Amino acid sequence: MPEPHTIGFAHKKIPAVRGANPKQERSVRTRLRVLLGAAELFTERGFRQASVQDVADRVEVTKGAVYFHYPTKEALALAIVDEHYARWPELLAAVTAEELGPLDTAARMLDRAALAFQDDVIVQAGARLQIERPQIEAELPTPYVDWISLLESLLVSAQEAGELRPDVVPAKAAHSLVSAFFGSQHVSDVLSNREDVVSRWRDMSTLLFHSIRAD
Ligand code: LUB
Repeated sequence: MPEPHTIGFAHKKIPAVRGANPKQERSVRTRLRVLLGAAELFTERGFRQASVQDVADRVEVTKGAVYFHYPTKEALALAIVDEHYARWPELLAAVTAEELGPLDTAARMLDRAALAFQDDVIVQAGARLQIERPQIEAELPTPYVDWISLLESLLVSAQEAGELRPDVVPAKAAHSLVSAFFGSQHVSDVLSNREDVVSRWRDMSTLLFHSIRAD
């Protein structure tokens, strides 16, 4: 049984609050509302142009309530980026359960990622914060490398299964797929606020996977 494909950022999963009492549950809900409110503002305005007061106003809590959960604006940004990456192991588990071949698993993962970029404000905010990482004094995770690693692993399996053209190098193809995806979703964000992010990625995906798939 081949090793199940893992994705590096699995360790970033947010722990569930087990057996929380009502006070704890309210606190967890407020923490999530603050995270989502900050993600909306960072996506709309960028890290620098959104203040902690803006987050408090958006969520209708006090500034102190925001600081109770996140001591700095940088801590908010880090939490959003971590939650962005925590999405992908969940996605991988769901796609793996479809029991597709490795090349189709890679294609489906990226297709579902495009849907997440269309619909999930945490994913959208994580991408914007990673672009603005030079302005953020926090140790944000290195971007792209875990997706490259996952896709390389899937493409090696696809090569072993005879699903790839013989001249395709998995490591190079994985890097190209991530670069193409990032560029496709970024252009869609800038030109259409990601309204066409799924269709644009599907156009790109058709071209790219057709070019690497064995006849
Ligand atoms: C992905 C972004 C935006 C890579 O993995 C990452 O770091 C990513 C945020 O930096 O797209 C393409 C799947």
